[in-house]
Amino acid sequence: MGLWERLKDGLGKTRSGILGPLGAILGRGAIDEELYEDLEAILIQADAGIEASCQLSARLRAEVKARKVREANELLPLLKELLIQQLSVGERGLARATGQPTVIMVVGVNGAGKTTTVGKLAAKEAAAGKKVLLAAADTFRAGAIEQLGIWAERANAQFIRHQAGSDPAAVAFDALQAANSRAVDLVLVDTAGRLQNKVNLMAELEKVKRVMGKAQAGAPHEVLLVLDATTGQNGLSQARLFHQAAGVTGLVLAKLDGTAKGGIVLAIQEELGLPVKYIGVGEGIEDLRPFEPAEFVEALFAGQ
Ligand SMILES: Nc1nc2c(ncn2[C@@H]2O[C@H](COP(=O)(O)OP(=O)(O)OP(=O)(O)O)[C@@H](O)[C@H]2O)c(=O)[nH]1
Ligand SMILES: [Mg+2]
Repeated sequence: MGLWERLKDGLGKTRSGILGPLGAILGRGAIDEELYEDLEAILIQADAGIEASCQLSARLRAEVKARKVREANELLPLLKELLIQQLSVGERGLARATGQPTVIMVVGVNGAGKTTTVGKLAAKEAAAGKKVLLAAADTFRAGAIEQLGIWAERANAQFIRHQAGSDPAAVAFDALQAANSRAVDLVLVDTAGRLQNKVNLMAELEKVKRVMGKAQAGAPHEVLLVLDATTGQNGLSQARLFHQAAGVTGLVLAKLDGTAKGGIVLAIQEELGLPVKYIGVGEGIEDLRPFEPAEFVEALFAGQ
């Protein structure tokens, strides 16, 4: 199955959530107050959150007025345009350090797709000729180190690990020292899953990040938050609290091939302005794609 089909399939839940009712609205003819209220309700149902839904509807009103749009059936292209605009905010490519390894820390709740994302990204970068090193800073979950080790092999990347149960900050420190002495291009630091409301675990993340800066000034260059796209509204709280603790620089939306309601990215974008950098569309090594706002929005609205 191609990317387009997977995205459309994965966003199927959103599609029926957004597009079924939207079709009825667009068939109504006149643009009135009720139409905007219905549109907000539809967006909220698709996990876009109250704030983002109301803001989007306000922007749509402003555009309708400015462009003198009168027919409801002219709204869809306008809405798409506004969504694409909103999702295009921020730097979508990876930050790259010059003359030293680029360091990327990957964070998120349990099972979101962090390790898989690290593996896929490592493979992509190694295939592009980069010297990649993976750091097993999830020393907590049983089997996590071995899982990352397998990805390192598959991706043709170097691998730094300590004993299970050891200090994750020490692993990150060692990994950065090794990367610097071996002239590695890219270091990907996998961290243990943690719930965003566990204060101690979030403080640990902060420490891991701080220690990286001691091993190499300016590191990490990116802190990627991996979100399971199927978790819905909880994603906003995840983004908020991980951002507070670790200064997230970008999002990875994993499992978009599942039953995702894509609206959550709008909620996060509205509140935190964080760019989506990659999407995960499967469990395989090839299933990580750069995020393309236009493609994503088209998939949300496919069939319409
Ligand atoms: N369908 C699908 N499955 C995915 C995707 N990304 C990850 N998974 C699956 O989700 C499960 C959890 O992935 P991991 O990468 O281990 O998640 P994690 O965040 O590292 O989990 P912890 O380290 O336990 O917190 C695995 O079965 C992955 O194969 C994706 O984009 N699509
Ligand atoms: Mg993991």
